[in-house]
Amino acid sequence: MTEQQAQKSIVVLVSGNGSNLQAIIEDISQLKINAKISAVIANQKTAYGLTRAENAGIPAIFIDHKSFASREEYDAKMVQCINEFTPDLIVLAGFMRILTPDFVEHYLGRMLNIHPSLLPKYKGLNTHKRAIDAEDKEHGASVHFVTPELDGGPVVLQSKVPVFEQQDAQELADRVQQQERQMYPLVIKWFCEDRLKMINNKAVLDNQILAEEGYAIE
Ligand code: NHR
Ligand code: GAR
Repeated sequence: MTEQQAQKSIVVLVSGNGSNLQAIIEDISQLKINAKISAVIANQKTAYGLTRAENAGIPAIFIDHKSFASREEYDAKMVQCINEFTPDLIVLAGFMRILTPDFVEHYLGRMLNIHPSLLPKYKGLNTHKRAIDAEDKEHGASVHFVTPELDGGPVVLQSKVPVFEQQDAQELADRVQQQERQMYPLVIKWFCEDRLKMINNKAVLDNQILAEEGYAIE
């Protein structure tokens, strides 16, 4: 690090287990990332990510999408709640609700997602099964900026894993998730050091426009 950055505030959105959240919590507590998770918000009451947040002393908030009449109303409530924490960055970590264009525009260039495929392949759901069914030889995960186009925002980083014969979707998912827990904290660190930006719908790292598949680790 060349200069001292102000500490960034992060709000993390989860729907489930929260293993990516845990990896971020750990890198922050080890001072690898200069940031504070100001809140964790879930749309599922039983999301284990909420328990992980509580255990780390982070405000854990449940907002039930089922108690809103429309996606627009749910997202408006989310914006109101999130903004109380004045975040610099929104992190989707296994968040399973599609977000409205208004929500996305509000945080454009300040919201990241991790998606379990080598984008642009397999946008949407059931990615591991789709990779196996297509007999792909490799699969993986992508971190991207969130834009209104679902899983279509610029990719920052990808990580690949081999697909073995006879491997089932759960085994493949476990292997991909192991990679996710390494790569997501790294990208968040870049953002928090002001090295990573989205400019004109492109991911830019250290003033270099990244390729379609994101940064290539040699
Ligand atoms: N919203 C926008 N506008 N753009 C993106 O790139 C988004 C997004 C919201 C979530 C995560 C994404 C993923 O990584 C994400 C990216 C949920 C669905 C989905 O179909 C699809 C993609 C992603 C997350 N959700 C169903 C829905 O009707 C609900 C499914 C469920 O509850 O199990 O919202 O894969
Ligand atoms: C991760 O594999 C993430 O890529 C995926 O869900 C898992 C969440 O794990 N995300 C999506 O499928 C988004 N639609 P976690 O809750 O343990 O971080």
